[in-house]
Amino acid sequence: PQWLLAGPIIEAELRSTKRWELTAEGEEIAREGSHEARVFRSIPPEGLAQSELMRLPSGKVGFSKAMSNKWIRVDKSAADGPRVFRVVDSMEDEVQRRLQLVQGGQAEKLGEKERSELRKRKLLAEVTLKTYWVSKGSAFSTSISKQETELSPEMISSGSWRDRPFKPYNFLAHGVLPDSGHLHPLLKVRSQFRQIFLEMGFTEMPTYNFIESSFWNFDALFQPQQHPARDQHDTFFLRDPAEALQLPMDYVQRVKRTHSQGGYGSQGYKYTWKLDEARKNLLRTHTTSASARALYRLAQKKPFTPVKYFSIDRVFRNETLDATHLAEFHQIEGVVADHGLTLGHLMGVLREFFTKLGITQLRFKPAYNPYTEPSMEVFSYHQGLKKWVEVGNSGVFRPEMLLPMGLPENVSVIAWGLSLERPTMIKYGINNIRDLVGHKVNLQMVYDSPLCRLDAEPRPPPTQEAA
Ligand code: FB9
Repeated sequence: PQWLLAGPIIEAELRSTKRWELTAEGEEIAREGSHEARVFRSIPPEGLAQSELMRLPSGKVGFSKAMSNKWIRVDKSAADGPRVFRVVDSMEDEVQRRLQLVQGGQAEKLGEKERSELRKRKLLAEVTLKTYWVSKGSAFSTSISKQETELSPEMISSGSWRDRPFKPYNFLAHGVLPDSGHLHPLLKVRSQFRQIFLEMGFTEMPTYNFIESSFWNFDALFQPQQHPARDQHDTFFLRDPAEALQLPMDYVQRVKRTHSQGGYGSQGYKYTWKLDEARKNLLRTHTTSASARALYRLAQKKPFTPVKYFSIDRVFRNETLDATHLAEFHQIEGVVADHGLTLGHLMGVLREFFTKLGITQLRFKPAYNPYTEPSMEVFSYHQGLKKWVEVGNSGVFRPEMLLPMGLPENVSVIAWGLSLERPTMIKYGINNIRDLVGHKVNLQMVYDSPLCRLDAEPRPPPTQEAA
């Protein structure tokens, strides 16, 4: 009981002693003899068919041991198949004798080698015996006086505190966990990605506008107006406000010409580009629209200065919902603009980025995006899942996107993107996106979700009783 252990009424000293104990099989051998001895005994002078001997309970184990003890031999050429014969007339069942020694409490009589051999045969085990040596404490008394845990004002005023026993202060006691706010796992992982980008010298792009014009979300990225992603099967268009009124018209004209006639060495798409289509408001389908805005602002600043931008925010896609897809997710995007950047630079920055995520084994697979050429899907070999996982997409922005903005000829821009939900699900061992996001999330998971370091091994999902 609590009060028994508190204060110096008794001293309880933990002592642990190690001792050797027979395992269940060891007990049985000490009683019945070792497998090899039983095999030996079961062989009559005229020998025993090996097949028959193997059927004996100790057959298999005993046979090999008796052979290695050179107690028996096998005549493979015997008429009706291999036959086992005794080699010696009698033998000493050392194993049984040693186990009985231990049973008799004389384990110290055995040498280290003999002991480890019996332990290897799982006949002997070393157990640690924990015992408490209890002795009288300085405050020992037979009368149990309840120890005070609080010093009250009247004790002080009456002075009665002087002769009352007080419970010693337990400085190691856990305080009551303050009921504090809890970061959703997604936000914990988001802050880790932010940390990685900031460490790599990236600046965060403003992404506060979920509503975007088709112009910045598609046209500025040289994505043609008849591209399948631009119909309402993939994109949420707005009824009110349906149209974006504010567009930089001189830049819009250059985008129009590039789409319809080409330019800057490109033949363009040769279709009639419509301003109304570009004005249509939508819920942004990617944060690459924010990258387009940032690169356009950058192009207005002369002379050009190299930049590294990142964004992490919500994007919306009218997709078929399944266990890993909702109509919205958080896109993570990195953008680097500088003179003469190549695909090699992109592979290099991707390696640096994913290494900080604890992902080192990367593979790049050619891919297609309307706004990057060349483009690559990025794959990493996932130890836990024992397979290659797609961890993102990337590419070099097309000149048809950058030059109409006013960026210098020899400036190229590399970029990549991934989701926030996928790494979070993998890190927290969550298989259904609805257990991470949405009204079905059990908040206990949020409260108990540990801070999980992205570059550390994934932790198994908390089991029910631990939750
Ligand atoms: O996140 C994705 N996978 C992923 C990422 C990290 C991760 O970490 C683990 C801890 C180890 C695990 C998985 N993907 C991108 C790959 C797939 O999940 C993919 O099926 C789903 N993708 C989303 C889009 O789905 C339609 C993830 C999302 C995605 C895809 C592409 C981009 C951004 C997000 C992009 C881009 C881009 C390309 C070029 C230039 C600029 C941006």
